[in-house]
Amino acid sequence: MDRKNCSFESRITTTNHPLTRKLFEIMANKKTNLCVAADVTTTEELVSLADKVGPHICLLKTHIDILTNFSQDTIDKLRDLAAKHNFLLFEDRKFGDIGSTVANQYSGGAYKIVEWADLVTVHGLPGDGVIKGLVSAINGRTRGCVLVSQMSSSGALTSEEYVENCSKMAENHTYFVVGFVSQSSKSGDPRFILFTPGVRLGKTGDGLGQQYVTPRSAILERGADIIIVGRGITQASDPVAAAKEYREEAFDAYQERIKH
Ligand code: S5P
Repeated sequence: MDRKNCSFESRITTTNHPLTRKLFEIMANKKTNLCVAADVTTTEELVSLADKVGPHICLLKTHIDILTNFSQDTIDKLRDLAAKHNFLLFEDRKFGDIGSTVANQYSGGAYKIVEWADLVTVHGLPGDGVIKGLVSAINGRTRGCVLVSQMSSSGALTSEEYVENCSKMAENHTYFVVGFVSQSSKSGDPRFILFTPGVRLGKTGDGLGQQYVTPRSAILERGADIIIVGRGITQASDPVAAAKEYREEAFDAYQERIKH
């Protein structure tokens, strides 16, 4: 069973991870494989964006530490909107330290990420202690992580060997890892979801190293399951219309892929 030829529905039973299953269900039922990167700097903008694009997304990705006015109210509102529109919360913290430190960063500090984020991003660089550390902070909650195995930025140091080693790490920790943030994947393992950022229509870069491909290219050529789109939506003159456009392009491309 090759991941790239399988429908999201048919992949539900390939995994025991409750959040991977939930995400496949949301994607299949809502007919969307769009994740919006909500890189805005105030709670008001974040909440307003989440409410507007909510009907079109399976996941809302945050960088909670770029908000200038974060409070518990931010989280209460995000969780309400996630329930209202049926999407998951994905904090792009890119944990990358020893297990003991990431456990504290995950559960403590100002953001208490473990209390509200269904999924978080993690670098495999420290070795699997980073995963064990995060898991030690979960305390019975249903949580998961996405391993950043390859970055979209030019000159990224994520070699082929690094990507391979991240795959092995994921296979050893399937109870926590739901998939990879990557630009491509050789893995056909249907349990793992491939999330691809660096997606934008009409632009190839941002002048600061980001490199873009189109939704069709991400899904059909690179094998993405979910596209992550930030400024293509947040900086559009009409973010809702843009979200609809990315959603349709991405879901059409996925449907085309599973036909073959
Ligand atoms: O390799 C990566 C990994 C990530 S998670 N490249 C990325 O761009 N990202 C994130 O995706 C990045 O932190 C940002 O939140 C989003 C891309 O934003 P955009 O505005 O360039 O679409």
